[in-house]
Amino acid sequence: MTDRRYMALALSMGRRGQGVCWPNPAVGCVIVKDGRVVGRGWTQPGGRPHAEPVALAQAGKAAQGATVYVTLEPCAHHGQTPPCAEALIAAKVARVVVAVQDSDARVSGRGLAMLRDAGIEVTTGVLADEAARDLQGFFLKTDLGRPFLTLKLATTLDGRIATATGESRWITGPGSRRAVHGMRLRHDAVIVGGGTARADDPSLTVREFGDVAQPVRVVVSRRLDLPLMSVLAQTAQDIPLWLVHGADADVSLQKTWRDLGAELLPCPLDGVHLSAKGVLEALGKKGLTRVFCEGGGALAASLLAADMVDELITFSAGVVIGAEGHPAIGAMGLARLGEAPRFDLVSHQRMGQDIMSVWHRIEA
Ligand code: AOF
Ligand code: ZN
Repeated sequence: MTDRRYMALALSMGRRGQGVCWPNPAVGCVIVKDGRVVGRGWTQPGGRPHAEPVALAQAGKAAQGATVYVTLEPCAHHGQTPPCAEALIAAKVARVVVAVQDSDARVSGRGLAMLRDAGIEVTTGVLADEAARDLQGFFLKTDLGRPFLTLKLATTLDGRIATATGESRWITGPGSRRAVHGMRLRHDAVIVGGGTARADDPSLTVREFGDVAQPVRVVVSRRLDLPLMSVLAQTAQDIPLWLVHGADADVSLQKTWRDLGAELLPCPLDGVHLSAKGVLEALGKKGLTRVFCEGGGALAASLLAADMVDELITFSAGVVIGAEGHPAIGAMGLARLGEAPRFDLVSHQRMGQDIMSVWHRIEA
């Protein structure tokens, strides 16, 4: 029980790095000596230092003979920093409790072996499911080359996101909107389709949370036909803006966007649209581990149809628009119910006058 309690604390430490430490996993570490927490650490912005050296520095001499709780297997490789397993051995800790094994080929099992060879007691698998979920973006990137994808939908009771004339401000209430900003912070990037970028002129930045590191802003636009006078274009020098586009996008437009400060990521087509898998793989190649999609309907539909939505977060407001309104999800080309992506309900809660629910993808 105690192991689980301290690991839960390590998991909450790890979450502090989510959204800022990509391409590295957001790991958490807690050091406990004689029933007291003597060190806490998490992976730092940009991915280094790793969680363990931060916690060890805090613990100082108290690390000797202590128990270390770490959400991911300590690394064994000489990367840009020396191996964390070596640092733990040098600090003479007595026991290391690990939630999940690292899937990075340079580490995978070797970190645990180094610790055991040095005579340290090693326990694995404590709160493994929770850790695997928190670190899933890193595992997906390492194993499949794509990031974890959260899709957020803020809709009317009948699943619409705007009236026929395009009016959409505001369907959900201020509590929901603040929650969305908090979620943006937990992700490495926010992504929208070109239609939404044209219709809403969004900034895709995190406000209301003070001076925070902004997630990368990604817009998917096959032809790069986005307004040059938009907020996105005008802020591209200050906050990263990546445009995922088709190889057939106009070359002079490509140059214009580059000159504005955007980074261009070419992506293969799947029919007339950019391939959903291609979009996510382009982002995985750039090192992103967690991506937050905020629509619109076409991008949401293509990600869902490709079965690439790992987490679905819906906010529904007590308003009804009817069939003339824009649907949150565009056409998915499904013929049978059996082909539809399905989700498990994880939680639901009241958010002012709205209902927020969280759903996880069910593996096909
Ligand atoms: C840890 N603790 O907090 C993290 C780890 O490029 P480097 O040298 O920073 O190494 C990156 C790899 O280290 C990454 O792929 C993953 O295997 C591991 N991340 N390991 O012991 C940490 N973030
Ligand atoms: Zn490390």
